[in-house]
Amino acid sequence: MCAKKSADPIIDEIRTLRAQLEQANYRYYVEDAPSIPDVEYDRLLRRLQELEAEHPEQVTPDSPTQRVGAPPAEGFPEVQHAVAMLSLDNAFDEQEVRAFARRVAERLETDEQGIRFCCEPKLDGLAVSLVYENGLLVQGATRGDGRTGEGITANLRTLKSIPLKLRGDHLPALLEVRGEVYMSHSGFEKLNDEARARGSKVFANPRNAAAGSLRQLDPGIAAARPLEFCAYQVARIDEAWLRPSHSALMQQLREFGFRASPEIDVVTGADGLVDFCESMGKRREQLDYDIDGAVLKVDDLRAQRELGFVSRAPRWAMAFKFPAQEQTTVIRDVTFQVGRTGRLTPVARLEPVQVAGVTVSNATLHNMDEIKRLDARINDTVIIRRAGDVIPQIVSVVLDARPEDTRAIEMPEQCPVCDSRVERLGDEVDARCSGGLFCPAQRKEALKHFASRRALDIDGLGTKLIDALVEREWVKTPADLFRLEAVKLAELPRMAQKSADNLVASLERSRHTTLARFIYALGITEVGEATANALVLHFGELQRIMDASRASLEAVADIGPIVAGHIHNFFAEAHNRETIEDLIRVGVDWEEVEVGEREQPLTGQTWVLTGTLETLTRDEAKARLVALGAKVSGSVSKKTHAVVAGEAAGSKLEKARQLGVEVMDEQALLALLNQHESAPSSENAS
Ligand code: 9MJ
Repeated sequence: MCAKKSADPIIDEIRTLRAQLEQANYRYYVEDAPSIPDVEYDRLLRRLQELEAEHPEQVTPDSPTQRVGAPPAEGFPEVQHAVAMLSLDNAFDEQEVRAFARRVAERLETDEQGIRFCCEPKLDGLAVSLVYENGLLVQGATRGDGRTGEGITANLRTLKSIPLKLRGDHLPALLEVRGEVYMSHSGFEKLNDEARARGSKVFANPRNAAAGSLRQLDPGIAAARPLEFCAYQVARIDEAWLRPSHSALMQQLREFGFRASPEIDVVTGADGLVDFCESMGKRREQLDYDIDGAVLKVDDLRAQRELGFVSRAPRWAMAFKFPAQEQTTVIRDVTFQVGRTGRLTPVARLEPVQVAGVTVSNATLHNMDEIKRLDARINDTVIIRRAGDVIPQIVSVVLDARPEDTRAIEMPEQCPVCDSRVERLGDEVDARCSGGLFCPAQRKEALKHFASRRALDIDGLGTKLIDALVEREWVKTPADLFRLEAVKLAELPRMAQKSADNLVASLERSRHTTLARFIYALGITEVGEATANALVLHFGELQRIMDASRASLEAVADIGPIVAGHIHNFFAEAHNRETIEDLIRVGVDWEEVEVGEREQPLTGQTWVLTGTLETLTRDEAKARLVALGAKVSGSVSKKTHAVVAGEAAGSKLEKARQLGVEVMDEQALLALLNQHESAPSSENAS
């Protein structure tokens, strides 16, 4: 990190600042191990910006201030790849993986068991090439057709995990690195949450979000997106820098300042390959990014050269693909589902098809903008994708297969459930049924939410039962639930007297709740558990929340103007106030909470739960932590206070260790919860 001395103290300061900022970037974005606090980083960057503004002749293209440049005037230029960006042959099962090892052994005339392979996760993003001359990034390009790509240097320069200047004193005159640009799950969710809060379009998956971001001409857009780069190949390097193996080159790339996958492993023989593919398949769910398989490469570079290429793919590498998560099928019809807040979601009714072992017959189309983006019509052939346990998505329409008899998908003018008018407010993406709780669909969804585990937790009141109660008009509002009598309930088909008695008993138990659960149960748009807790901690009592102005709502930690608006509008509606009064009338109550900003024992701390806990469910652990003032997050960062690691904890645990975040097991968590939950300071005043 040492900066060379010059005669001019300003130049010295500029050099030192750049070195400090580069080191901080490297530690944060490549090593996941931040070295300085954010405020310190901001201070250094501001100081460098000031000095560069005063001395513009000192600005260099590799300065950390120069990541976001001007958009190219005439679109992206064509870039010829000096070495073709080849695709990889695929293997879909163990036999094909073993056949790959056998072919390699035959060509090399060696014993299969002795061959070393470098195995890597197969990232599902966009392949790019980066060219460095004398250590400086001079060109970044997409893969394109493998021979010609698009020059997207300005966009790639904005990724902080891509070094603008290689690390080290002795550098190759030429280096071409290839790797994948992708978006992490946590980055993707945050981006979509922000888009939703603004009422703008959401991305269907992290890959689309990454691709969409790199396609923008204005590099300011890519700079604002959580894109990451992981290196996986050296395409060109000076002879003197060549290493004997691919894995040694990967290590060299790390030393130059690139991120290479921490999952990389060198194995021997076909058994090693098969074990790696299996273990990667198991670890897949725990990674914070999408992978669609494993890439298996002969490690020895001399052997790679000897093996050479067949047509478009190297003989020394193979992509093992996890079972297909994508399939083609046909949209037979589109229906509109009405959600809790009246939002109409178009759902494609598909010709049933098997995707990764599950029959898929529906896929969400999100909203009308998404339909327009996909250019989807009824009777179109589409590619659908099922990843993990998420709802199947439509990836694209196969336009070449479009038949003559397609029909446009149109938003109905009336709610398909209650016939009320459908409205689309201003430039909001979503269309909504204007029927409110008059609409049985909204009523059903609102009641399901009200009864759900994290809300009033009414045991035994499932989806089917709620549907039956609403259809018979026995229940119109949440308060009606508490007026149900066991004798009447027992009249329902398949409802034994004992189940009816149990339901009434659990309703009786749920009547006594907490204020935070009650507020969450009301189903105010964008008010989740965390916001409900924050409101209670801030205001203490319901009446103060109901009467709060927008400005005072915005003063609550983590509540912005949009959520403040939703809360304010909700309590401004007379019928919502009546619902609340009615609930209180039928005996729903909670203990009073101490008013004000009294600190809870874990206030200000962010916790992460990972792996399987033995005695607690994740929801229970979360609820108990939140009740003590903690925030519970899905991803580990340097701001995480502690990570609770259960059985089979994966990448989050690893990340916590890398970042030096405290890790505790379930026993330690239970001890801490018990200690605080029984302490007088955490008791509610009554
Ligand atoms: C991905 N997609 O993660 C390669 N890849 O190597 C890895 N792709 C590759 N390696 C040579 N890890 C051509 C493509």
